[in-house]
Amino acid sequence: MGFKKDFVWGGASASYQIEGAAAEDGRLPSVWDMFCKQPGRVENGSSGDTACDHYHRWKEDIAIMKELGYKAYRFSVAWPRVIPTGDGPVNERGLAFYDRLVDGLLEAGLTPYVTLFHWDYPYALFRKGGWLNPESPEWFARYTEAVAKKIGDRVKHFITLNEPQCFIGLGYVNGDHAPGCKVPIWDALLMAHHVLLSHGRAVQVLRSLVPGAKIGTAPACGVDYPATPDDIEAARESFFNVHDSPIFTMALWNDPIFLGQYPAKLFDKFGAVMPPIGKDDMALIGQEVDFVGTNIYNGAAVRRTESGGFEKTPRKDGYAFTASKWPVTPEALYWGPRFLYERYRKPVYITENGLSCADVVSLDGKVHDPARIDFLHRYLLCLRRAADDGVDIAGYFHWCVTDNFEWAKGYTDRFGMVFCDYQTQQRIIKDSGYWYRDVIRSNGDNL
Ligand code: IFM
Repeated sequence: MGFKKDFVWGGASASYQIEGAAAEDGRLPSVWDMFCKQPGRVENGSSGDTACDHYHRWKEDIAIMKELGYKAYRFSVAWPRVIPTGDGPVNERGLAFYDRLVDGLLEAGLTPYVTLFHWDYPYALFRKGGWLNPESPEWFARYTEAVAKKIGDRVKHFITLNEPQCFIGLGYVNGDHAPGCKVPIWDALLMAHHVLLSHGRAVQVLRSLVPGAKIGTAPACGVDYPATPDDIEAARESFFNVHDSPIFTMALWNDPIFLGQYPAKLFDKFGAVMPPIGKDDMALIGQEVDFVGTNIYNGAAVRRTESGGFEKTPRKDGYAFTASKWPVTPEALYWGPRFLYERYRKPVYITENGLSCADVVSLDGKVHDPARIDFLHRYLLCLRRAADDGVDIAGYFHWCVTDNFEWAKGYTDRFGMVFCDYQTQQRIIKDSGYWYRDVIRSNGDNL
């Protein structure tokens, strides 16, 4: 059976990680611009000030994607370019960039998939309380409106939020990411509620302004998969379980959207610190969306315990890891989509998947990345098996198109299929890029 005929093969990116041009055309700082200025926060003191200079080199980047046969490109819009103060006037010069980008993509035959928010929160809004402020869903709605009015005539696929676990969990709970705060759990849960309401408001705005819009989100998803065929239910329970650190719970971000309710266990465990929930809130959050987006990089094998619970199995010595020390677990791309589809009954997009490798330019001037090819080959075989077993898989976006600014890791991790020399801004397509081109050409039949 394999992948559907209209399967969407693409690559993904995010504004702050590639655009650069941090102070151009009216853009004001995001929380990440400010975070990068603090000594010791980002490796090597790096920032996204220039990154891959995509803001100026987008034509070249589109040409590369076209050469590699991508069908679609998932990119994010920078809120601080569009409404630099977050809730003030719309900045037409900032919006014009995305206007040009969308036209360029369509001319090249690539379908744009737009993420509204991928972590570059306007700093001015942070100073007003950010996601803690009950006004924050309205701020997001207004920003969504500006984007939809500008490009909604040509863009039909929208992803509201990327990995809320990270921008709340890493940004406000453990403080490793911008804005680098450590708030108490009740504040983190209140932010989560406002983030979900923001999603709901964005869906309303998109439905009213973009006829035919297809909308979803893209939470992070560490997949718990069965250690043995007898452990399928144990893995499923673990996958949808509410963790002790609730913000990192995948179901916290998906259940309200797809099932219209928070996981019951959240109230069992954290009822005392849950925010008040307005009578219409869950209907707003849980209104119809079109697909499940999920960013899957890895997972863990889970087994049933003797007491009837579940536990993660230890990894054996010598287990395979990527350059950023993430485990290589192809099974995640079978069981993740399958469990999500069985629970939420919507087409699934892999909105991110990939790995960092210690890529270098070889003496022959090329970038050979066999580890990336092997990783992707294994993962995509599992994804195809999920499709064979009846999971409705709509598309796959490799993270990332080019190497980029990897948040607190600066430029020390390379996730791209296209090498970026940050000194010269030269791009070099890695071996994996050409390999992916052949996968796309055969719609995955050559795997
Ligand atoms: O670079 C990030 C991206 O911004 C969000 N998902 C994971 C990627 C790799 O860490």
